[in-house]
Amino acid sequence: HVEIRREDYRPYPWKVPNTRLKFTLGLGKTRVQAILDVEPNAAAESSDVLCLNGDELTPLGVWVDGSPLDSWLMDGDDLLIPLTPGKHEVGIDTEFSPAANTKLMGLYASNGMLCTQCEAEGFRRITFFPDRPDVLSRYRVRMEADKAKFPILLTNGNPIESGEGADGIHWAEWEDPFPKPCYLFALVAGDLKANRDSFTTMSGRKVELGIWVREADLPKTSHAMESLKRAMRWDEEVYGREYDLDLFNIVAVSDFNMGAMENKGLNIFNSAYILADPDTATDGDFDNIARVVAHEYFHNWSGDRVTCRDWFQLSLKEGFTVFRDQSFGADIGSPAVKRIDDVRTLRMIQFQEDSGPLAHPVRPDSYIEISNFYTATIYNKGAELIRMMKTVLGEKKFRAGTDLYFERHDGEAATCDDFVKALEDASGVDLTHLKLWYSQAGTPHVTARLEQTGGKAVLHLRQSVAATPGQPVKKPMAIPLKTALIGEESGAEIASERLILLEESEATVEFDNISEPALLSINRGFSAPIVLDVDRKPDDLEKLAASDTDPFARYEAMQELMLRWLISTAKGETVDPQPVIRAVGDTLRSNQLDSAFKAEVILPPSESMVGDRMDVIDPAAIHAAREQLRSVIGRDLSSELANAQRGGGQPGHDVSAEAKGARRLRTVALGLLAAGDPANGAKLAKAQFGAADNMTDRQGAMMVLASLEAPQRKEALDAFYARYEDDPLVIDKWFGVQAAAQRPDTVDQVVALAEHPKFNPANPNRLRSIAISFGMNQWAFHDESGRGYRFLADLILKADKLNPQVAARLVPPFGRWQRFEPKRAALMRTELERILSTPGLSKDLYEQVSKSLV
Ligand code: BAL
Ligand code: ZN
Repeated sequence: HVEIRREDYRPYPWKVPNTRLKFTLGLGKTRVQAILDVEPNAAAESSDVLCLNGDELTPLGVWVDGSPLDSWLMDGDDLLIPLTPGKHEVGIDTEFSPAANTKLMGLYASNGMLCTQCEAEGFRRITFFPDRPDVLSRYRVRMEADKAKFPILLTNGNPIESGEGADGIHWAEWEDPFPKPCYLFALVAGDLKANRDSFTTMSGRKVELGIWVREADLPKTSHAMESLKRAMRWDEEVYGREYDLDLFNIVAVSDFNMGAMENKGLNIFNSAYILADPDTATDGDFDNIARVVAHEYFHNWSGDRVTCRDWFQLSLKEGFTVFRDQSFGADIGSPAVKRIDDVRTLRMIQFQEDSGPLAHPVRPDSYIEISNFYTATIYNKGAELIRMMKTVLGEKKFRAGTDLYFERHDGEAATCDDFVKALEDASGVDLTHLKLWYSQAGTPHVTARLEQTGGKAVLHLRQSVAATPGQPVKKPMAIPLKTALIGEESGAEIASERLILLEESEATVEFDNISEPALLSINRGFSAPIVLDVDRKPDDLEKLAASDTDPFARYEAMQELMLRWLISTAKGETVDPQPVIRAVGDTLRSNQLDSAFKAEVILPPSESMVGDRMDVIDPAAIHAAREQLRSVIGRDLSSELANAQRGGGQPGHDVSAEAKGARRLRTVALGLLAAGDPANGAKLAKAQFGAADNMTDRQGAMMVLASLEAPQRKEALDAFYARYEDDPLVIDKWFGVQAAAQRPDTVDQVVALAEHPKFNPANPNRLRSIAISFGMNQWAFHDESGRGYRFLADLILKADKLNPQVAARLVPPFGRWQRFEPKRAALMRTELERILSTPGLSKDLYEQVSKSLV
């Protein structure tokens, strides 16, 4: 398997100003006739060969300037066409079977319809083409299909002509006026109905909006439509970005590798991120729909109008667009809760990636299979990097910078350096120091200690970054730390927030005129994506948890308080839980805090987060410690928790922040109550399950029951299954809840679930409903028998035969094997070696597994 390196980038020798495609569509057989206008690219070295990428294709015929050509060659999967210098028209015919395409890349069949996924390198499965993001072309596309089977034909841009032919055939021709790389190509053909609406842009243009689904799903599209219109307005107001076509279509499909895809004018979505009503979707699902709809819409500028020069620059569009969707989420909801949520994702997924064998920089230097780099590092750490630039520049200069970036690179394929340069040129601020975050992998660790004598406080800071694959020696990073001092007695800010930029390995910062003993509030709002170790007593943390003026820092203080208790207990020490109990109790009783915030703050850190902070992970000891803490909280605070569990009372269709917060707190409280008194918890949970008029309460109760040993467990799971048997997205939840259950027999349960008639490894959502939930279930996956490892390895191997991209993304739980106690580490390693020695492995899986073993 060949490694592609960033330093080897060369511009493509040819330009392809125009591409005309004619599709004769069918599930079993589709024919594609492509005509490419090509001309030498003056910015590249000239070539007498046109090299076009292909994947599992053979040309049925090749034409140059209208004449058939026989002198073409295949070089592996690629097609080589000899060409004299100058302009040419190149024609290529291909044919393939969408129904046989289980990789779900290129054009494939899903539930009787046809749809595409081309990012990163799927277009080469449709026709031979320079499949790289820096070749931009204007597309004209004709689609022809059986009208009865495929009444709706959609592609990028605007419809130009349509008509009907003989034998029930109809056709449509569309044109996309915006030159685009082929990864943004999309086509959909099927029996679909649209939720139609319109949006008037800031300059007064009317845009027709359509969300296309199967007819029965139409009632579940209104939240996605509202989210889309909100996102369109937000991008105008916050970034000055206006939509540019007359039409914006979204299609929901049930077989999809990713969450969604930002194809120009025709976004294609995993149905999980479109379909929702209160009976079938949780508040979390509603939020995810708003987030993903906004994310894909925002790509119209950060991705489509300005795209990436090469795939090493993936974070240019993904990090920036995640940052944009996070900001949108903060603006339409609670900024504090949104930040807590985003940081939790970062810590649970990206920090683990960054400290393991698959660690890579935000702008990687090499890859074997680019699909493996759609990671939390590229997306979420990339977003943190943009956030840091904004923190350093401030709101106005950041906006001036993004304006200049969009203006300067509109219609181009740009690099991460281009982005930073635009911010620098517009603001006059040198950002060189932050650029190391693009190239250096690993999460910086910062230690902080506050020394106070009289009216003066001195903050001592020290940073380090651990070695990562290929980067044994690290340089100090530029780390922006929003910092304030809180009075130990007054609880007020006695030194107001300032931005400290730690640039060296060590630094000291002085605070004068400090009038009382000070508590350190640092990395407020999580201003830098780091692991922070602050020298503080539990007493100090308890006070900060009650008084810090920054809500995020307040949450952090509570998490740190719990983490320390959990780590010490997991190590076998005896520690007094009372400081934690007091802080949780104060939070629950507070009249100032809202329910959503309370729910986040009182939820003990996950077992994997505890493990991440320990040198050697012993999953059983961590589980026992966390259960002990949960049960003490449940017992000692039973009346506060019972109040919270009863609270709220808004109807399920009320999705206001208040109603959602009450529901979130209800289930968090229920979980803690059940930990304190399982028998009573089972009763309460069954009652919540039965009374629920919404999926949030229903699924929350089922989740709590799933981990209990009580008769109500099976009753609830059976009732849920019977009610939603025909709703695939809800049945995914049914699988996921069981795979995430905290039970000694979860391994047996997932082994049985994988034999369930509704389990289908060819459907990515269904596969992930077991595999991702189970892989993240630290205690169950790391069952000391090693059966969890064997189960997931078998599932990965099975999935690899169908869909390598999805299979390879299930590997990361194995990647952390060196962090575990020796017995488990050896068992995990054995499974990785077994996978690697299996004949016929995809390059996707090969890369993930071979790198995990190093
Ligand atoms: N571009 C792939 C899907 C997404 O990040 O929007
Ligand atoms: Zn994206």
